[in-house]
Amino acid sequence: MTVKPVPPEGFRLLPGTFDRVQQEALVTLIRQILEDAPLFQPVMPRTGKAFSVRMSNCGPLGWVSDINGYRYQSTHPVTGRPWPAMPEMLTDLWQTVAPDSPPAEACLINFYTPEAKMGLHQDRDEEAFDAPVVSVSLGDTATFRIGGTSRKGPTTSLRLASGDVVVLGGEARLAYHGIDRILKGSSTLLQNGGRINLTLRRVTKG
Ligand code: MD3
Ligand code: FE
Repeated sequence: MTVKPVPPEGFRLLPGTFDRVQQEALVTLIRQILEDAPLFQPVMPRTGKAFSVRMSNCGPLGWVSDINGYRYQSTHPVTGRPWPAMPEMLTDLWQTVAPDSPPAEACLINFYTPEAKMGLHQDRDEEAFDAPVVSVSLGDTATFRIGGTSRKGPTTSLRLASGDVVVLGGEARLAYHGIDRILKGSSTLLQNGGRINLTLRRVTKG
């Protein structure tokens, strides 16, 4: 007998963590951050192929990808300025869902147009994997896929809606995952549609 695949141990979906008013406040804060640290177009290391997702960051460190590789750095790759501070709403969220971890150092801001997607990958550019990754979804619903710690093997799909938080700890921290599709027009939060995902991470060893 077979069972339908289940998410790995350590995967926690917290639906509706942020209500509509809080989501609007978060969008306002993100727009302010993007005025100082505009979205940039990352490219794949080696091939230089552009991501369909545009990105920025806040917090002491930010994740970037260019022809030379993936890495964390303290400055914006285009402006050269330090990343803006992480808003208190996000440091509070981290405190609540990861109370035993040292503070988050990076908040990656991913912006998806309705056509954008993110291929199956692992997040392993951090120095330690003890702390969870914490994700906040805003705007259009996404179809999210998560498997195990090996690239092959079964995956589970689920929808991430605006206001949902996902905590990836334990075995899930190194699980393969990606975004298959954005459900265009599924949310009225963002004036021009699309989706914003925020991922909070500890990068250095606590
Ligand atoms: C599972 N972001 O930024 S968020 C990423 O919606 C990334 O933008 C996706 O994958 C997005 O790296 C997915 C949910 C998520 C984030 C980090 C994870 C799932 C994860 C790390 C490990 C396992
Ligand atoms: Fe990821």
